[in-house]
Amino acid sequence: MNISRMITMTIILGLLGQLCAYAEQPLKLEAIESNYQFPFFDTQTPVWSYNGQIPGPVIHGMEGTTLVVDFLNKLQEPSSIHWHGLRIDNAMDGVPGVTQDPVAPGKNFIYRLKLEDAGTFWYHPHFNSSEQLERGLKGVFIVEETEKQPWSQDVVWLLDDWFLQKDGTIYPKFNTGRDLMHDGRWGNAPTINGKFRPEFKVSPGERIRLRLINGANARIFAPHIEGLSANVIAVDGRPATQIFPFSRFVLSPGNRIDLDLTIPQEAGGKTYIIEDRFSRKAFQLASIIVKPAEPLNPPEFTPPTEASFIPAQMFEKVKVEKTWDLNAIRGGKYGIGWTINMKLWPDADKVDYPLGVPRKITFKNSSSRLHPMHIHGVFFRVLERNGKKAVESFTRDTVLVGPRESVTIGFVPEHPGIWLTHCHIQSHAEAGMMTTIEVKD
Ligand SMILES: [Cu+2]
Repeated sequence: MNISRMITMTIILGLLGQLCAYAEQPLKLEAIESNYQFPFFDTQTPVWSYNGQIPGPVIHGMEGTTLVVDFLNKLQEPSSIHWHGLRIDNAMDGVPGVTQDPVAPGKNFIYRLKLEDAGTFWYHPHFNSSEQLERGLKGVFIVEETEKQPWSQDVVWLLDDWFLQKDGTIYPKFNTGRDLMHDGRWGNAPTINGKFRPEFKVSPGERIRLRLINGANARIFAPHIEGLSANVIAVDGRPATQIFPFSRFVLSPGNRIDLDLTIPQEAGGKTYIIEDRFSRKAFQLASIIVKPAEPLNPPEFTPPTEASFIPAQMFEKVKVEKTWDLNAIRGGKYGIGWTINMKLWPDADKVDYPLGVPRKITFKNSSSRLHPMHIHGVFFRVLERNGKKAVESFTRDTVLVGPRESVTIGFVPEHPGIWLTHCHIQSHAEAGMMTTIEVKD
């Protein structure tokens, strides 16, 4: 083999290593300063990205296998990667100060991810998260089912929200008083997969799995597809207990839904608008453009459901073990602190639970702000809202607790370790709204 062929082979093998889902060599992820071209400016915007991509590469893994990720931190500050929603070894959860040391600039960390659950997940840093996520560090993580279904297309939409200045740079102040007094940092440029109002082309009759992920720093979305009906088949990475029609579904930071969407056979030439309806003023997120083509026959199959996964009946005799009151105080490192039972992280009201015993926790929001509460390493079921039965037909890893609302959840601690529990509005978390659930064997 001559030198140039060898170089070509090396490059091809390198690319395969990055892209191939099931490669044995580690997948390489680098956090690095790079540039990104938004359509609004003549100049490129300095961002922080994984592998130079906005958003980071979509990682594909196979259910039941172990995926190794070699994370190299090329930023000028420490970082880490958290694998949102994945039930993995606690040591791989990516939380500096809890499950690992921060990964220093120039250093790497090998994550070994045993992929227990198939579904839609995502990854992002868990260090200086308010800034690191906002500057672009995030990506989608898909764990493929061993039993494939004949979707016409499997589509990933990572919803994001940037706060950009007129000169094309990212607004450089984080955890500001304004962010902390409100629902965190809401931007002025919503994107899907880094694109502003992307046009998505389909053929009439296609049956599409549309995975929606809210990767924003703080913005909450309620996506609406005008004129098309769809079913929700999975929430937060797990198949639903029962498939249900997609109407208003609030996607707070961290949440995912998988939609089953069939483009009508007679829709050739039509355009459907997807808009956000969470905010008082609706705005366009994307459009679906149906090609004026011969209609296909939609594939027929029934997506899987999970009726027996942590059913509500499991918690009928369980008393609420812990109530976590969510509120703000004066103080903390930003002047306003967000507390759980009046405590600021790391001086938190932590709990420890034995393995395998069903538990109930109530999040009681005493504030007038929004708190999407996320528990690492476990799925839970919403059982009650404001003391009234409100069992959801799916499980979650993140639940939005509205102003003055209380939400009671049930879960079974199944993986030993110290699991972070926090508000997914990044500046609320940074300002103290974090605690842990320690699961002891
Ligand atoms: Cu919050």
